Amino acid sequence: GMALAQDLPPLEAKDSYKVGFAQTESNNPWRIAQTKSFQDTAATCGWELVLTDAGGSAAKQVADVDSMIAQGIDVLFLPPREESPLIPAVMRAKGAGIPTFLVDRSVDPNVAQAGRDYVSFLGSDFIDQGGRAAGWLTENFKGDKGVIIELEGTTGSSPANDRKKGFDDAIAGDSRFSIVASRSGDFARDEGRKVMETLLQAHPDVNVVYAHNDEMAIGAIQALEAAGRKPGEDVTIVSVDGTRDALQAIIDGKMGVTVESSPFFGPLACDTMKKYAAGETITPWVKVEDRIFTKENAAEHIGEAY
Ligand code: GYE
Repeated sequence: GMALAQDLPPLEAKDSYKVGFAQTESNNPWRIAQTKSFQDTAATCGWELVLTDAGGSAAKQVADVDSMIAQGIDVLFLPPREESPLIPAVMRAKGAGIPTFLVDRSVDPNVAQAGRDYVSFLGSDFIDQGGRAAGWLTENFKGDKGVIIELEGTTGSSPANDRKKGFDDAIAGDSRFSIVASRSGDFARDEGRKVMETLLQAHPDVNVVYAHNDEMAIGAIQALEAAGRKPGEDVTIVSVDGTRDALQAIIDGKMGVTVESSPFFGPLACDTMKKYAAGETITPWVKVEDRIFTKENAAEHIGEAY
């Protein structure tokens, strides 16, 4: 029969919790800042933190969650690296009576659902982020023909799927623009650089790059500069995250915009977990509100960036 919301495992109020955080990888400043946020929160929220790093492998992340279940964690915070492969791990945590909160990435909603299989998704609206990146571009692009290369995030991840949808749908409504290539750079700087290098040879007329995260945008800037191009002058760069390097690139005039996607989930995780333990209803999606960084405010925010 259909499982009901009250089938979700309860969380008793305690002074100290064994909290699992199964990180996806640590090869970029965003993930490192997120891990640090959980570590910092552990001290103030009464957590004994069990931390793993899947090293960029969904299979390893599944195994990490299984080992946390075996260690008897009270609650699980999980950023599922990809939308489908982590579902069995979510289901096993539920079966073991462990309330699970997805953080920053989600799973396929046709298979696993918030309020039924896990408590809630804590994170940004990625479709909106892509739409806002496109909105900035359509408002600020000076030329009459925009030839776009899109660098996608990790294939099968919710931010890659949704940042693509939000951007592509918005751009489809403006006849000045065409997306001539769209390929994954796995959310990584060096992969973004390599993919950009290849795509640049096939599409030398590119004058816009939309990267699904700042690390790939920085990689693209490196590839463009190596090819003698002038990012910020002859190529407009739009991106998502708000890292320190991206804000510096905006200040330096090389990047146009980055839509914020905050990695600082620790305090929100602490707060949401306490409410759940107190029996409060948690909405299926605890939405994180994002700002937008441009040359108007990058200098003002770089001090708090990571
Ligand atoms: O944008 C990217 C990271 O899932 C929202 O993952 C997160 C994304 C973030 O690798 O930089």
